[in-house]
Amino acid sequence: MIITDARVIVTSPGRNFTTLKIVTDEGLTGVGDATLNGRELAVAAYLTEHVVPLLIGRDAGRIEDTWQYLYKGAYWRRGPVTMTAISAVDTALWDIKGKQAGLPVHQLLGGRSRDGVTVYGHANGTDTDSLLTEVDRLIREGYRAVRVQSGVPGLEKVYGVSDRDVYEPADSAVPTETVWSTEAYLDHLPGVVARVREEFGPGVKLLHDVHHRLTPIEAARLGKALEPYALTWLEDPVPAELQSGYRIIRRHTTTPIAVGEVFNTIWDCADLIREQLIDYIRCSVVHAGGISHLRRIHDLAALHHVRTGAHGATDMSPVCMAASLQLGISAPNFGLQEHMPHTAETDAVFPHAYRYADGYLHPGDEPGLGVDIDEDLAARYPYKAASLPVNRLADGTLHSW
Ligand code: GCO
Ligand code: MG
Repeated sequence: MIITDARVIVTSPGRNFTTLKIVTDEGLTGVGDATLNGRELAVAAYLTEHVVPLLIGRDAGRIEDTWQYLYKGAYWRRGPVTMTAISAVDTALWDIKGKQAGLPVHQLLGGRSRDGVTVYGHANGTDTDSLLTEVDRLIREGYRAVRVQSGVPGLEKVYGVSDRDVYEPADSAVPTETVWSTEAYLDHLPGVVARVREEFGPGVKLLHDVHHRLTPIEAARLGKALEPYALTWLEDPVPAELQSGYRIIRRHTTTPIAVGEVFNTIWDCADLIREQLIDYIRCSVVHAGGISHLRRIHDLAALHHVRTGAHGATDMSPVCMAASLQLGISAPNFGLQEHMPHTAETDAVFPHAYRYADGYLHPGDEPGLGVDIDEDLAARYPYKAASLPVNRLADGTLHSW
């Protein structure tokens, strides 16, 4: 089966998404998510200028060879733009492979390892009472795992917290600027998590995302303070470029650690996994090399007691979610899948077979990934520049957001 066309579709049904659609001479098509939040057009250009011309005329069945060709063939390795483009191609080719076989992709990955993919929902509140209301709502909706994010007294806006129904941080073309205080955050958060645990008891898995804002010793202090409340994970405690920081955290606390949403390849996490410095690896299909490469990361993790914790924020399209669920239902070391429901507009542009029920997502049994893009509908939502915010300290120093 030969690739005859590959289209890059940028659409904004509530937020921006970049999608690759590959077409073959036998009429089968496949889709891959190519969304890199705030940098959507960079990936679109990489695909259009450098990847699509290489795809035309290739054998659609050669998924692994195409991955190696795009990765090694570029000479310039890794990086979020390149790897998001490669991920999109890989994902679309798995979709085609599944359709050709008449099987959902998870059947090609070894079949189901479980009945459903356990998801965690997002509860956030500008204050603790509104957070408790949100946790309660999610538990009533069936969620067994809940990520808790809270406002911090004295700070106007913090990551993960919004008073609107849909949380959307990429809110302006020029990044919004917010003020951050590590001291205020470290002082406030343990009390918030304590209240949530007191209110809802030991049955619910609780998670928290630090979003790369601490130093290792600050993260160690937070991890220790949170130990009595038995978090399932503390996410992205420090920026992960300097990975020896994780050794410092590990030395001080038994709070489990999750990391990986900004990683692009196995090389970004190989040491963290091999040294058992983390408990959950949170790479996504769209940013970590597609199904082929993420499966390698998961397999390495499985050898080292590390479970998966798939990144699934709304800035990854339903195409990414569908692919993630194919992996999640089949990986032996699956841990949790993040679930932030998309808006109705987004769901309409990307019709999909997966569905939520009682704390689980189910990938469905359609051949391929079980997701598509409605190109006519997509064309009605033109791209709108939107960037993620930045943080500054009170004195104006730029800090990780
Ligand atoms: C998460 C993430 C997201 C990121 C977003 C950036 O855990 O879901 O931290 O909220 O901020 O994906 O584009
Ligand atoms: Mg995160």
